[in-house]
Amino acid sequence: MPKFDLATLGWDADLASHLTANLQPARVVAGHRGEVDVATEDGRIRVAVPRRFARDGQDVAVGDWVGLATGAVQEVLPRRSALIRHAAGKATRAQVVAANVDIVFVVTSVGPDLDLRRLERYLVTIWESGARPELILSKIDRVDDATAFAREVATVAPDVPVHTVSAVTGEGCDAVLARITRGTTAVLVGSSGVGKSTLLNRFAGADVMSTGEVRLDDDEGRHTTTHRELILLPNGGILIDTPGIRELQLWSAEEGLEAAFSDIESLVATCRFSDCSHESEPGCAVQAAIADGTLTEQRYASWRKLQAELQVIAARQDALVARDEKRKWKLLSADEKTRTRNR
Ligand SMILES: Nc1nc2c(ncn2[C@@H]2O[C@H](COP(=O)(O)OP(=O)(O)OP(=O)(O)O)[C@@H](O)[C@H]2O)c(=O)[nH]1
Ligand SMILES: [Zn+2]
Repeated sequence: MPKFDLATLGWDADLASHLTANLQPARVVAGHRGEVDVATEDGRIRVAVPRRFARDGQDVAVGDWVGLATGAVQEVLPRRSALIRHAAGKATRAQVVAANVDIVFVVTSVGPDLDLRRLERYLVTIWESGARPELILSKIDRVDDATAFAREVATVAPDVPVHTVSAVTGEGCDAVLARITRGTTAVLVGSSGVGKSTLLNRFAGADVMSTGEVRLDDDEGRHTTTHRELILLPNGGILIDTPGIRELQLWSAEEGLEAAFSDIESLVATCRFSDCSHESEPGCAVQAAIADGTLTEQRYASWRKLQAELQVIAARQDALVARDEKRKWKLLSADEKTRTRNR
């Protein structure tokens, strides 16, 4: 009998069908330099990540399902979703900060610094990741009427559930927790100070969390001192909280942009001219919506700005790909030379 049932962390038949025979399945629960902590059927262990993964540009991220052998990761199973940020200090390169996330909660606190434009950026990135975004308006104990704020954010978040919570009074917290059902993986993102840690602690419940830790501990039941980045909640839900995850950035996200601005996209579809620039053409549905107040100038400008940024990112990526191709070609031709010489 296995000590730990991986189904608890979301292991299923579909994942199993992708695992190479004879490899041991595991889920990454924390990352280190050149190593990862994983949950296996035998408990929690630390394994090596061979250098070839970095060489191939293959990240092994918290939340990933992997196949193990001889104390090392051998393969990363196909991901349902991947949250990405720019690797620190590097040229334009994506780094996966969390994998196989089902729901990303964007936390923002009610009050004067509620930033709709920042929310839009988050939503673009999340839609693109393959995860589902949901919004949490936090600290509602500080205002008289949170519903006005909820209505306001709803205007920039089509098809996105909006929750209102106070981690102090507990209001609304159960409704959010109920979204993180058994086996569902969620993360909390948002600016510093909006209350993510407070919510996380509330969801995890200090004493019950330690029970969860024992279940994932190593053979001797030792307490590991490392910071846990994938947390099993008492209700069976899973929360990922990695250091990098809080700084989500916009990264090549055309589909994400369309999803996050589905209201504008459906307007665009009804412009009279298919190549409408939405500036001054007759029959422009976007300008009409701005004129009658259903679309704000700010949201329209935000859409434009994000589009432009994505174009810049795409161009930079193209340049990088071209450079890598050239390098590969150089290597190839060097090979050719050796071969010719040895002939
Ligand atoms: N009034 C009120 N204050 C809250 C609430 N939730 C959190 N706070 C306070 O807001 C401050 C920041 O909360 P944190 O949970 O540390 O915020 P965070 O988002 O985790 O911040 P980082 O760790 O910097 O990313 C703390 O002083 C909390 O006590 C709330 O619902 N209502
Ligand atoms: Zn138009």
